[in-house]
Amino acid sequence: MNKPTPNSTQAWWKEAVIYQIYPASFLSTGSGSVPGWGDIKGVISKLDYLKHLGVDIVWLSPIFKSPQADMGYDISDYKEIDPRYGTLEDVDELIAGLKKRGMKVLMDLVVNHTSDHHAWFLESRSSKSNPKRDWYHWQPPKHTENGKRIPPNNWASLLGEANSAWTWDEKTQEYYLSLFTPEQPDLNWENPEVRAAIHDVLKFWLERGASGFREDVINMISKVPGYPDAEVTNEGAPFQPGYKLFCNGPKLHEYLHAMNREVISKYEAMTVGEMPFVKDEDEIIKCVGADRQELNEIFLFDLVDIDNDSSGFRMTLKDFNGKDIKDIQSKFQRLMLDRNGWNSLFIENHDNARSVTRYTSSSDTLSRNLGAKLLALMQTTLAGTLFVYQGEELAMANVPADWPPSEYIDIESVNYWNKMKALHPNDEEKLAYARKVLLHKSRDHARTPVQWNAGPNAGFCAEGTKPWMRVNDDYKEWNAEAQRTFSDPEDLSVLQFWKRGMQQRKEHKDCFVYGDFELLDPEHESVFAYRRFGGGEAFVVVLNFSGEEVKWEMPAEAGVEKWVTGNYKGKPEKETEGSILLRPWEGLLGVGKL
Ligand code: TEU
Repeated sequence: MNKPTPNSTQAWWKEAVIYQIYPASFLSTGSGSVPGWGDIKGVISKLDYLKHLGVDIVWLSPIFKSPQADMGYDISDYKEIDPRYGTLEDVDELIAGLKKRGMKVLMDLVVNHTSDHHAWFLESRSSKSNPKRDWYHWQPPKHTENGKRIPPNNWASLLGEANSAWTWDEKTQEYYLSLFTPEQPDLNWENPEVRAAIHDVLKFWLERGASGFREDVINMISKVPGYPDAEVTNEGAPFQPGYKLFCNGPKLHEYLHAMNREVISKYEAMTVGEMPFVKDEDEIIKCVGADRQELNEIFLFDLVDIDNDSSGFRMTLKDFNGKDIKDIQSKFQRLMLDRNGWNSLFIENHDNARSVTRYTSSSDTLSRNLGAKLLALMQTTLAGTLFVYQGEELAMANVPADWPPSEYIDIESVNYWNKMKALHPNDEEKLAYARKVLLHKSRDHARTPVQWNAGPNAGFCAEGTKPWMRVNDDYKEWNAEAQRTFSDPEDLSVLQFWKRGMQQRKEHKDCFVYGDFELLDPEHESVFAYRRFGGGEAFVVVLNFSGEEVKWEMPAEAGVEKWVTGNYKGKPEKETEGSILLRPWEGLLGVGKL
């Protein structure tokens, strides 16, 4: 009998399936102030779709008042809803609709920075003596030897590395820190008034019925004091990646613990903190250790940064293979089991390209179906809290290669393309490379409207209304209605495969959610295989992360009793020991011996 794992302390937020909604692209009923923009009533209209899929919790990307410089991740009022999404009353209706279905909502807490339109910042920037001056990071300029004004340090902006992370304010003759864009000034968490104001925002939404928060770049709220220059890792670049100095600073755990003790712990609520750049395992466990009273879980970036080059910038490219995916997944499965932490399982979100294109293949219908189901089989059988991003359950894919750069409208894509045009105005090879980076890495791929049916605008908004972002060209074939009504006694649509996978995960939660993890065949270049065991049962998962046939020697310790399902049509007819042939992108689930 396998020993129960340390993570067997059961909790609703561990077992839940959490579905991320990017409201702008989810569904537009026309009830918001901007035609062709998704709205809260659109989310309400799909609650039964989500319930039927097996979703327990909805994470709403920001719907607060915002000038939309960064699609709402630049908040100008934390307690008001932006009219393009609807009203506070719409949110109350949404929360009531979720509760009626036994579901919950997480709000997206963006508190490392506000919008430059926020009242706090308008006061802070009004004068150097304003009481809120110290609510943000203000610094005097430096000057070069010949007297030219330069920013306080060499940190690069995160949404456009050609730009400084500092923005000049002519009126008060100082710079303010804006790690992402000039429209997103960083809050100074060293100031206890800032911390108290954020605690008040937390309480406001918890009292309104939210069941917790996804916390945006929460590891950036504590920076290394003094704003020292970053190490020069990109010779010749005007600015350098500063994340080692503005992530996981000296007071992060103090701030996280205080939020937990003073607010979150007083409610039936969960927290998942987004933590780009963090790699140190001790630091990770400090954030999510069961005994730490800080965060329940965090989003780590190893998998979504798998194809970043060594520059530290995201809009770059690097090859990877199935073993790279395996190494990352198995590392964190073991870390959290061995050190009593907790994983968040995600391979897609609003900041990343579509997983079926990125980690498998969406080049043809068969590969796309197989690849999406392969990923679903992985995600529904690993330990941790499962997150699914809108459209992932439909195998929504990247936009096609023939979309011109002008169709990429996210601020990060625009800054990147402008940088490359400015640096290489007549270099067709460099500009072709830049288009390749957009095609593989742009956040826009995740922000095309959800494809509900084959009708006008894919059912996202009314016929004759122009969606705020172009609908992917493949919506007539790839949409929820087609996959809901798909019927084949020997096959499932991607949507049906995800639904079944979520059901199986819950039915066998002592194994899949809480069970132990044993990696099989660690060295194989494309096969990711593992045993999950707990609650008196064991399963074996075998994933061929390549588009090639693979003759795989099954390790004796796999202990497969019988294969129960796979991502190809029909029941898997394979040997349970010795050598088996894995077809391209083939995934298998077998009952294992204890
Ligand atoms: O993302 C922060 C983050 O690390 C990634 O978005 C990455 O830095 C960015 O995509 C540039 O490569 C969060 C939100 O998810 C993102 O949408 C916001 O743009 C960002 O913070 C600022 O709030």
